[in-house]
Order: sequence, then structure tokens, then C-alpha cells
Amino acid sequence: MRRAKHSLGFTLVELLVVISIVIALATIVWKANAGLATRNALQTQQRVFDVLGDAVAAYLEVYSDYPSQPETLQVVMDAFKDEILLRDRIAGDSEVLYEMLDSLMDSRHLLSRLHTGCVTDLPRSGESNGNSKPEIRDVWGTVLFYQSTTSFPLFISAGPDRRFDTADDVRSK
Ligand SMILES: [Ca+2]
Repeated sequence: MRRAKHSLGFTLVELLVVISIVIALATIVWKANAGLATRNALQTQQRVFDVLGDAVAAYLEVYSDYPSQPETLQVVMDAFKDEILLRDRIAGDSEVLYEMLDSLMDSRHLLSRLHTGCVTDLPRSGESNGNSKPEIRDVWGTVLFYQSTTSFPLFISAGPDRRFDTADDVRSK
């Protein structure tokens, strides 16, 4: 009787140790996978920036200017430069960028290299999509922020947390 009790106690301790080890290993594997997924996503996002950079460069070569933002939008941006939420409100401007790049054959060709998930609301051939225009999104699904400046334009992704102006934002180089 005593022996059976002792054996049961030993098994419970063993069980707890095994559970602890399994939890620790699972945590390590999970963290490693999460880190790998984030690194892969960041690499994919940099490739998206590279493609967009090439498309903008092709545009620059033909028009001697960068694809611009609508003048009214630029005025709003200048006025509210410091507003953190501004980028969330105006990020939809990537559809203007897409439209301008899509208007030039060389740039359009480059845009076709973008990961399909990074361009949304693309009308199917021969099908009207109403007022909806294609938008360029980052690999996490948030519309990209595009800032046309006098130097090379800047692209900003809101990053994994999908919010702008936080530490994980990703900028084009
Ligand atoms: Ca962010």
C-alpha cells in the first residue's frame, strides 16, 4: 500500500517535470518560429520597397519627376505634420501612387512583380470595380504610406502591429 503511494508521488513529480520541459521547449520553438516569420516578413517587405523604388525610378526617367501626391493632400500633410494619426488617415493615397505608376508601361511591368497580396482591389480584366482603385499594402495588410519629397520618395509600412509611428514601422531605404 505504502509502496503504491510512493510510486504515485514519484510519477506526479516526474509528470510535472516532463510538463515543464515540454512547455519550455514549446516556448522556445514558438519564439524561434515567430522570430523567423517576422524576419521573413521584413525581407518580403524590403523586396516590396525595392520593386516600388524601381517602379518610381522608371517613372522618374520618363517624366523627370516623382509620382506626386495631390496638391491638396500635400497641404494637409504640411499643416498636420506632427499629428500621429495623420498617416492612418492619408495612407489611402497609395492608390494615387499605384495609378500613376500603372500609367507607365515600364513601371506597370515592375508593379506586376509585387506580391499579389500587396495590391488590393485590383479589378479583374474587363470588369469594372466601381470607384474602388488598387491600393498598395504592406505584407501585414496595411496600406503603405507614400511620401513624395524633393529627394527620393519614402515608403513607410506600419509594420507587424499595423499602426503608424510605433517602433516596428518599416521604412524604405
Ligand atoms: Ca507600427
